[in-house]
Parts: sequence; C-alpha cells; structure tokens
Amino acid sequence: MTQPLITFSRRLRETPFTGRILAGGAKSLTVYNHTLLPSWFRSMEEDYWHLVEHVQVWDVSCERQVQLTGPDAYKLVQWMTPRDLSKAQHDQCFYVPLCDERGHIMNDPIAIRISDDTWWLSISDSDIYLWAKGLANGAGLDVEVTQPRVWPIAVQGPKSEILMERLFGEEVKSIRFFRYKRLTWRGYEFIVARSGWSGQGGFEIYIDNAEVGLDLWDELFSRGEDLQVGHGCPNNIERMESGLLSFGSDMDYSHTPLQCGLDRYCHLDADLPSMSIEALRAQRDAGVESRLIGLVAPQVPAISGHSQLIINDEPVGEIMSQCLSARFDAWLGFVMLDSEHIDALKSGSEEIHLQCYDENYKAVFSELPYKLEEMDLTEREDTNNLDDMGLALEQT
Ligand code: THG
Repeated sequence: MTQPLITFSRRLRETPFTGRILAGGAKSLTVYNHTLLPSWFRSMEEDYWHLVEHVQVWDVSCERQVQLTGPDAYKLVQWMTPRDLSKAQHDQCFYVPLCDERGHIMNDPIAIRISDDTWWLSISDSDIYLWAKGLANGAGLDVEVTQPRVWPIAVQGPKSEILMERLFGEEVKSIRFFRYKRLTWRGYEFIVARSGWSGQGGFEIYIDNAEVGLDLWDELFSRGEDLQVGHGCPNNIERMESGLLSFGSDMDYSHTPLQCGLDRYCHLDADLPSMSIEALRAQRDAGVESRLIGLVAPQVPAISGHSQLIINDEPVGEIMSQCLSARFDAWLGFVMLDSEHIDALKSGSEEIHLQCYDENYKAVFSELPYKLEEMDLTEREDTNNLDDMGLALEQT
C-alpha cells in the first residue's frame, strides 16, 4: 500500500537525532507531541525480534519534558495526579495518570523528581504544557512551567546493560527500576534512568545538549557493534505483549484510570489535594461501566481497521489497539468493553467473536497484561510480511 508523505516544517518538530534515524533506515514515521517518532525500521516483526534478542537505540525525543519549577511545583503535580507523590525521593520516576476534575485521563507521563522544587513530566501525546500553565496561572501558584530542550533517548533490550556499562561504567548496574542517576560521559553529566517503553529492560538517557547527545548516540552504535546494536523505536507488538498502554490509542480524555487497569496508580484513600480524587472515589464505589481488557483470537490472517467484535450477533466494544503476535499464532486486541459483557465472558454465558474480512473468529478473554505463555497458543513458524497488509498504518 502506498502511503502519503508527511511534509516537514517547523510546526512538526525534528529532533537532534532525526538525521540519524533517517540514515538508519526508518521506513515509517509518526507524529507524537508535534514531533517525529519512527514507527518501524526493517519491519514491525523484524524490529520485534531484534529488540527481544539484542539491544536497540531509540529516538524518543517526542516524549517531551514539561518542567515545573518553583516552591509550588509539588503542589501542582499532585493536583494533577491521584498517585501519591508526597514521599518521592530525588532519584525517583513515577508512572502517573494525570486526571482532570472528572477523573478523566489527560495524559500518562513519567513524573521525575529532579530536585526539591523541580519536577519533569515526560509526557505522552497531549499538550500538558498548556494545561499545567493554565492551572498554575489560574490558581496563582508560585511555579514556572516550561518545556526545556531535553530529548530522551532509550537503550532497550536484553543487552542494554552491557552496552550502557561500556559508556557510563559499572554504576549503571546499580540503577534500580524507575530510579535514575546522574552519570558522566566524556565529562558531561546526563540523567540516566532504568525505564523505557518495552518489557525487555533498558535505560533512558535525558539528553540536554544536542551536540554531546549526537556523539553519545554515535558511540552507542560504535561500541555496541559486537552486541548487534541496531536502530529501533517503540514496537507496537512488543508493547502489547508486555501490556504497556498508549495514551491516545488505548485510552483518551473520555476514560478514567479505573477503566484502564491503572487502579494501582490511584491512591484514593490517601488524603491528597488531587483534583480527581472525589470523582474517582465515586466511580470506584459505583463500579466502572466499561473497562480495558485483552482479547486473543488464534488463527486470524490479518488485522484490519474494519474488524468488529460481536456478541450474540451484535457489535460490541471498541478495539483500541491490535496486532498479530510475533511469537504466537494469535491476534491480540486491547478492547474497551462494557462491564456486563466482561462478567458474561468470564462466566462463560457469552462468547465473543472477532469479525475480520467477513469471517468470524472466536476470541478469548484475558486480563492485562496478558500471560500468553499460559494460554495454550501455537508458536508461529511463518514470517508473514505484515507490512504488506497495511499494518504500518494501523500499528501506531
Ligand atoms: N519513557 C519516558 N517518557 C514517556 C514514556 C516512556 N512518556 C510517554 C509514555 N512513555 C508514557 N507512558 C508509559 C506507560 C507505561 C510505562 C511507562 C510510560 C511503564 N510501565 C511499567 C508497566 O506498566 O509495567 C511500569 C510502571 C511502574 O511500575 O511504575 O514502564 O516510556 N521517559
């Protein structure tokens, strides 16, 4: 399928690494926070296998930092999230739903405590800079909201620690999950966190100097040759298998974290000055009307934006994200489904089918994250070229 081109301009931001990812063979790009983000290099599947076996360097500059700095920085971030950040240490990162007064999700960034009075929100795809500025100014808070020139890059995959140690030394190994350290490379200090949008383990480096960042990027590749380091980017198949959510796809402004299985990031019994607490408590007590679940349909030939879910001949639910697993012969869907149907599927009183190109395939219910190894699926032997099926358009 021929895809239209995207026209670059100053509105659509390049990153310091755009030249590198184009030279590295990025075949498809998407736009995230008004910024270019590669979506695959060789093919979605080949990228997947390379990621789970080796190490990749990702340009995730599009995960922009919204900086809150000033005496009221904590007050502002805590107002925006129902996750308790009151005991945050100076080296900590937190995955946080940001929610409005109705409890609806505005974004799901990683919040990073930089210092006593500075926080970074490493945002997903919505304009939190505007929301945070509006809140701060409207409430007269003593906090400055800015978007500093910081571009995160990710080093992901099972060999990421070996590669990172070669550049930053042994201290890299002591960084715990969702913690960061300030580590020096060629005399320049970077924030290095153990985090990243894959289930394969790895690090993120917050580049705040484009020139040094490019040299660092090049050295990751030159020192990682024997590890088969490669270009990569967040991979839709891998992140679905690992149960990582994508704001804008799996959930949007109309959903609450309680509908998305993000309950563990909502401290509803704590006495927090968060604007969403009351609405979320009410929703918890009343029960959610619909919820994000996983479906698995074995033996589906392709994915399609026109697929539908059917219970008792009626269309139900909404497919938020979908892919064909690389490992198993299975279609995977993240689906927003009415709670009534979820109960009926679990009890076995209803069956759900995926209707794809006029064929019906029985789907199996799963909570997220999936436990695919336990689901009695057939391992794939073929290597369908998924990109020929317009997958690049779907999997973003
Ligand atoms: N790294 C950085 N910024 C980001 C992302 C990132 N901004 C946008 C987007 N990704 C934010 N969304 C997520 C979603 C999930 C996770 C991280 C960011 C994640 N979740 C783990 C999980 O669900 O297993 C663990 C979360 C936890 O236990 O705290 O990693 O990737 N810089």
